[in-house]
Amino acid sequence: DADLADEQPFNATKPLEHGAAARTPHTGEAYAASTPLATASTSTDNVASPKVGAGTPHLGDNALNSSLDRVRADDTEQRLTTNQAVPVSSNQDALKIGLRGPIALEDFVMREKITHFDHERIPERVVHARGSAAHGYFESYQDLCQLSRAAPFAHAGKRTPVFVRFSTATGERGSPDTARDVRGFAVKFYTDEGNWDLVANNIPVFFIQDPMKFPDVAHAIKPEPHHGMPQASSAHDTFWDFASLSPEITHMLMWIMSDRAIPRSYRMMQGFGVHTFKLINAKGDVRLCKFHWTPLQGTHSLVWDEAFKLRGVDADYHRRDLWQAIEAGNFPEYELGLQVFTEEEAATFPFDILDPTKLIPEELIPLFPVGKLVLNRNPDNFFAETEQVAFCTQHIIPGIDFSNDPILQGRNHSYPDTQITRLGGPNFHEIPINAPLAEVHNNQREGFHRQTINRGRVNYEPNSLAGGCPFQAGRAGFVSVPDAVIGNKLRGKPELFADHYSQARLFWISQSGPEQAHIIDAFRFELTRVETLAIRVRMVAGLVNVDATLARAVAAGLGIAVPPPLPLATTLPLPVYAPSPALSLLYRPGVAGIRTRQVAILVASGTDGALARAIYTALLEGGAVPRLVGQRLGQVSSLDGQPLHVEITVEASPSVVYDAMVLPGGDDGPIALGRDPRVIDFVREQYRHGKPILAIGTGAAVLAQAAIPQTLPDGCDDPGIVHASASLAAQALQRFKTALARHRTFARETDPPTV
Ligand code: HDD
Repeated sequence: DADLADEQPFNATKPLEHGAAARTPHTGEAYAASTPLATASTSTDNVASPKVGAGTPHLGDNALNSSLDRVRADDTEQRLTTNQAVPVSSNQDALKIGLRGPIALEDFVMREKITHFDHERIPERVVHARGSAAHGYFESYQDLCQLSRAAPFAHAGKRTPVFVRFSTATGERGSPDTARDVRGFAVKFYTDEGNWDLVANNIPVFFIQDPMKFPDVAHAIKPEPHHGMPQASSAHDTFWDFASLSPEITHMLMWIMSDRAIPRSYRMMQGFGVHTFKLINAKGDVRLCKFHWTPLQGTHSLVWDEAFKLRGVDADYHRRDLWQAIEAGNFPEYELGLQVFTEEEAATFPFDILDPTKLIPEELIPLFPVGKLVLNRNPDNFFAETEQVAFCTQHIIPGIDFSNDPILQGRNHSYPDTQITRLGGPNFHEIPINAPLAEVHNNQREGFHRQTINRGRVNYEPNSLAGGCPFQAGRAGFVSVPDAVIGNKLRGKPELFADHYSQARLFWISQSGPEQAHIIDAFRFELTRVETLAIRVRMVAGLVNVDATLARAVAAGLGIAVPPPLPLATTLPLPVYAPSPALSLLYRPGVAGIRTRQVAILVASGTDGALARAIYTALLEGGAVPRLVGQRLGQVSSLDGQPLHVEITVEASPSVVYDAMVLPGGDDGPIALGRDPRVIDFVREQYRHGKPILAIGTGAAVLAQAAIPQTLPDGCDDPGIVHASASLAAQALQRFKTALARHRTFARETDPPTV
C-alpha cells in the first residue's frame, strides 16, 4: 500500500498489522467526550492527569510538581528511541538474517527492550504490598510553636506538600482491596526541614507489643508457606493459631473483626499514628502526643458479604474509588487531631502509653484539631511514585521525637532496612518521589544507582579544604530530647503491658448493636475457616475474658460449648472503662452528605426517561455519582421519545459497586427487568447490604418480584426504601437523598438475612 508507506516511511507495516486506528493517537479527551451523558464524573480511567508544565496548571498543583518536572517524560510527538536516545526504525520486528532466518545477536534494539522488560519488577513490600497513593498538601490551622517547632505547624495557613499511600497489610501486590485487614495510611510531608513520614494505620492499636514478634505475626497472617494460600485473608489456621496463643493481640483482633477492617473507601477511614510521640518547642519543652486523621467524608464501612463479593467484582475497588474521586475534583480531606498530654498525666493512666496495644480514650484526652490534609492530584505513574515511595518511621524532623514504644523503636530499624533491598541500595532517597524538597548536603557518597554528582574533592568532615562545609547545624538542627535512661539490660515488658483484655472490652462495649453483631459474624466466619478445632476453642477461651455475650455468640456460631477462660497474665487490679462513643464508626458520620455516593439507576425500554434524567441530574448536582444501568449497552426507549443511553450493565457492574439504587418506573417495560435473575440479585443485594432504594411508579413492582420486605423485621417502616407515584417523585427523591446521606439501614439485618 503505497499511500500508507508514504505516511509512515519508517514503519510501513504497522497500519497493516493494527488497522487504521494505529495511525491515530487515542487521546483521553476523545474517550471522556464519548461517554454517555458526557458527565465524565466517573469515566476517567483512561485520562491521564494533566502534566505540569504542559499548559494550564492543574487544580492540584503543589510545590512538589516543579521539582518533579525534571524527571517527567512526555512522549507526545516524539520519535521512539532506545535508552541511549538512538532513534528506532522499527518496533515490530527483530533483526533477522533473511525473513525466515535466525535473529542476529547484534540486534541491540531488541535486546535492550527485552532486557529492560526482564527486570521491570522489583520485590514487593514484605507487608503492605497492595497500595494506592495520591499527592496533596497539609494545611496548618494555626501557629503551634508553643507545642512544637515542627515546620508544618509554623503558622496558620501554611501548606506542606504531601504524598500519601494507603494499603492493605497482608495481601500481595495484586490482591483485592476489600480484604478484611488493617489499612495503612502513610503520609510523607515534604517539609522545609526535611521529610517527615507519619506511617500510620486505620486502627489505633497494633497486633503485638515487641518488634521481636513482627516476623511471627506477619508470617502467621500471610498465605501458609507450604501451599501459598489463602491470599489476603486472615481466615486460616496459622493466623488464628498465633492469635490464640498471643493474648496481647486481643484488642487488635476486636478492631480487625469490626467494620473498621472493611472500609467503604480510603476516603472514609481514620488514620492513627498508633505510638506515643513527643512534641518539642523551640525552648525544648516536651509534650507527649498521639496523631489522629479524621476523614471529612465520615467513617463508613462495607458490610462483609459485600466486601467478600467485591473481591471478585472489582479487586481495585478502593484504588478506583480514590482515583475517580480525585479526578472528579472531590478531593479527599482529613483533619489532623492531636491528643497532647504530659508525662505526669500519662503516669495516672491505667495503661502504659508505650504499649501499642492500648489507645487513649478521647474522653480522657480529647482531640485537638491542628490542620487538614487534602489529596488533590493523582500520581502520574504508578510505579515511579506509588511503588517506589519509601516511608520510614525514622524520618522525623526537628520538633518531633520518638517515645520508647518498643514497636516504634523496632520499626525505626525495619523500614530503611527493607528499602535497601526493595529499592536496590542505599540511594533510595534520591528517587524523585522520596527526595526531600529541602536540600540535601552531606558526605554520603556512591552506592548503587547514585544520581547526585557531588562536586569537589571533599567528602569528609572536619575539613578545611571546603571551609568546613557542609557544617553542623547545632541547635538549629534535629536535637534528640535529653532523656535520662537507667536500667539493666534485659528482655521483658512492664507489668501493665500484661493487661490484654480491658481495652478489648472497652472497644466491645463502645460499639453499637449492629457493629457488635458484625464482630460476632466476623469471628464466626474466620474461625469457621480454621480447620483445627483446638484453635477455635482456644480463641473463644480468650474471648471469654473480653465479654461473656461475645464469647457465647461466637461459640454458638461455631457449634461449640463456651470453654473456660484463658488464664490472665497479670494479677494487677484491672481498670474498668466506661464506653467510649468515639470508638463507634457511627460517631463520625462526616459532613459530605451524598457526595461521591455511587447510585445505579436501573433502566429498560419503556422507562420514564424524563424522570430518570431528572433524578440523574439532581443526584449529580448533589455531588453523587449516578449511572444508568441496563441489561445491555446501547439505547433503551423512553416514554418521552428521547432514548436513554445505558452506561453500564448489571452484568459488568453488579450491585456491590453501588451505594444505592433507583427504579424510575415507566410503562410495563421496566417491570420486565424483574424477569431477569441478575436484576433480582441486584435488588436483593442492595436490600441485604442495607442500601437505600428509590422506586417510582412501576419500579415498585420490581421490588415485589424480588420479594423485598415491605417493613423492617421489627415491623417499623424501612427508612431506606422510598416508593412513590411519578407525581410525588420530587418529595420521594428528597427522602431518598436523606437515606443516602445516612448510608445504610442496619435495622434490616437478621441472621440469616431475610432475602
Ligand atoms: Fe509497618 C510497611 C504501618 C509495625 C515493618 N507499615 C508499613 C506500611 C504501613 C505500616 C502503613 C506501608 C508503608 C507504605 O505505604 O509504603 N507498621 C505500620 C504500623 C505499625 C507497624 C502503624 C505499628 C504501629 N511495621 C511494624 C513493625 C515492623 C514493621 C513492628 C517491623 C519491626 N512495615 C514494616 C516494613 C514495611 C512496613 C517491613 C514493609 C514495606 C515498607 O516497610 O516499606 O518495614
